[in-house]
Amino acid sequence: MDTVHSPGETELLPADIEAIRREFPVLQQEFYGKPLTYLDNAATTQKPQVVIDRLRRYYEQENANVHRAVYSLGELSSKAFEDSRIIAQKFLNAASEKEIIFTSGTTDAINLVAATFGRANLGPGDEVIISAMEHHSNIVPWQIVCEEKGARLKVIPIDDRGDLILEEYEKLLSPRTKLVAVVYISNSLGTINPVKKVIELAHAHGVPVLLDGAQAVSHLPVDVQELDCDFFALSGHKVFGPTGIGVLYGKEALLEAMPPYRGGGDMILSVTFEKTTYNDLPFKFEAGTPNIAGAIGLGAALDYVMSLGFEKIAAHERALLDYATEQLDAIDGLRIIGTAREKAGVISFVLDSAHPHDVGTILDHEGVAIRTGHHCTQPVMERFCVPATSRASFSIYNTFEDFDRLVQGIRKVQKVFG
Ligand code: C6P
Repeated sequence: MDTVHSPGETELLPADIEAIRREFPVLQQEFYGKPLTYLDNAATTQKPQVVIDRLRRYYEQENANVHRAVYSLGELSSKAFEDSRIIAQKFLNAASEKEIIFTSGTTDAINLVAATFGRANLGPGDEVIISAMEHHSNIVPWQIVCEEKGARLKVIPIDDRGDLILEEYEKLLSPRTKLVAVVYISNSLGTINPVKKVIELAHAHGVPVLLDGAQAVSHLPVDVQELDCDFFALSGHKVFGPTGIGVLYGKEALLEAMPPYRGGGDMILSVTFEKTTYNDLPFKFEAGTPNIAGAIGLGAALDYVMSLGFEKIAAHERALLDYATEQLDAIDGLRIIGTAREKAGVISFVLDSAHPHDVGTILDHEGVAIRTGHHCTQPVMERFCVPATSRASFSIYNTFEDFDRLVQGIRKVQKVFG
């Protein structure tokens, strides 16, 4: 099958994409004698050589615990760790590095807000608003704290395309609302939510907003001051960084007012058996030895993304999305789940003839890696009356040929299952 796409003005040329692909060692492999077509970027992104090299350099030349040692090696590691915080601050355009808390990922960041802000601010009859397209990690932490505090979860419904129904959202906002927590880009539908509008409406009621930015950070530029969000959660591994590291951004005044989450080393100023005083931001929320290598690797990854530039990333992914949607739409017996007005590089689909797990297994034998299942969004599956979907999610290094291979693989599945 010939690729019919021709690049537009701001788009990367095939030679640029080839050069980017060469920076990712994992992509150079073959499976079942076929080149790896990696289309599971919403689950995790691959790592460029600069990130791998940075981790290696840290362990070879800089490894020491942070914020504790007076010796030179400890100063090196502490500086590299804190430099990464400043890179994350720049990446998100946060007002201060005090607003950048290192966590183990998005899940950990949301749990932190639920366990601190949630516990401190929710009472019986209060409400937290989420949406019907949330990942489980932006549902369950709120359920836990709501149950503990006698508060309630309210859910913004979505329409058949997978767009938030904003009129219904407006009706949910009330004096009982204590927080709105919504996903920026849905991992199972690809919807890019109108988060600025969501935030404006919440703020008009004096309600803070948490954005689950797990899927957003590798696709579009995030400016937390421009968005005026109150909290923003991200995972390093979804933006070309290591696993086990993430960031919680929070407005300084809110973080100052929040009680600590976990107790331990580094989050204290002084400890006696009678009383402990807590460290300043951001350390108040970073108990214990942090994921030092992870944070430094994340810094390298964020620098890498910023050097590529979001304009190019977005233009390339837009072209891939249009091409892939057209190709998949043309397949009889295939239905795309999630056709929102604004979409990112995620396409979920179901086939009349085969269960997603069979689709995933056959595609694997073609060298094509996609995710199948509920994508940790069971309420989304229920909303669209499907048990599971197949999901192709893409990134800066994907090519039009990757989608040709996906389409060929799907045709093979249809042949096998009649
Ligand atoms: N989604 C996916 O395949 P963690 O696991 O903490 O890094 O990220 C959790 C998370 C939170 N919100 C959204 C919107 C997400 O997509 C994810 C992770 C992966 O879609 C793994 S389930």
